[in-house]
Amino acid sequence: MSKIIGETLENIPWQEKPAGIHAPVWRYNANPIINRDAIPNSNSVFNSAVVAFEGGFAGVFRCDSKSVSMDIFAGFSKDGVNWKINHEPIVFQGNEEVIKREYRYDPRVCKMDDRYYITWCNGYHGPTIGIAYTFDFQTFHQLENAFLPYNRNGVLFPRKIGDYYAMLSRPSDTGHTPFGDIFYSASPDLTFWGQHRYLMGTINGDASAWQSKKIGPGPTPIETDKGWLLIYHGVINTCNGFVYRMGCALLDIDEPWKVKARARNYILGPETLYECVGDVPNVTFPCAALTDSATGRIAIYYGCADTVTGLAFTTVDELLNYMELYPLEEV
Ligand code: BMA
Repeated sequence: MSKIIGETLENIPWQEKPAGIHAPVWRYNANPIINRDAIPNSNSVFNSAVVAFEGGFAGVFRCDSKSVSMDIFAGFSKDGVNWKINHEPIVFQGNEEVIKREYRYDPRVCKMDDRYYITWCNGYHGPTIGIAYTFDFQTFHQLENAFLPYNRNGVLFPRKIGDYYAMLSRPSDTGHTPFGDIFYSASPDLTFWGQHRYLMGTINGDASAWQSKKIGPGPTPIETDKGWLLIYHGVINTCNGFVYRMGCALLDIDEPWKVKARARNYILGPETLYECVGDVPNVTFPCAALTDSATGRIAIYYGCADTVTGLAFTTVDELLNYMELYPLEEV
């Protein structure tokens, strides 16, 4: 038995694993939990992030509008399943040059100390990583962009590593990047980022082909007694385009750029109609995980086919056992 280090969350959304499922992750039986038309002007609501908030839940949602402009919106829920999303995007306070909006997408939310940090793919003459914080999901303070363009998938650790804030990210290009490895960066103040370390990359060849094209970090890493549990996305290029699946890895607790274990098999991939059919078919894209340290339960929120939002369940033991059962020899 392994342990999640962190807060308990008695009201974590949860369903038991149905009999006959051999995968370590199983879907909520009433998926998708958020439909494409969840707010009046949305074309799609997908790669989005949630956290426990004031006895219920809050989140930041990627809603593409009916003119297909990408932006991020705050939302609230009592049970983590039924969501009320604001009809207007988040308005940021901060330095005028930094808060200018080009586009915003794929948010992550990370509770650290007394506040909630939001990171997202932020257009600033190319995609980079935007960072902001809020105490209440009403007022949002934007900080400096973490990196120069081009970068996507900025994911903060929920506490400092040594003396520094820490972030995983995925350097990219201007388009639908045909490459991508995960890097680790450190910062004394969430403004200046350095000490960049290579964490892990694609697996070329036969050993784990589902992650042969590019990979990127997903939810905030989960602290466990065995190390940081990382859920990430991996992509293969097929004759029908990219297919996005989820994988998991275990990182060293004190030096998280060192990968201790990684599963050869994906843990969830596009199988259902709402994952296989949509604006971009065959995409499962995890951006958040709620955890309950009392039970080891994990609830994963993921975008489906770039159109709707799904919920899936696992436990810390399921994922750690799966890495032992199907290990990638060369992490
Ligand atoms: C990535 C990002 C994601 C998207 C995925 C699949 O490059 O743009 O937002 O879900 O492609 O289209």
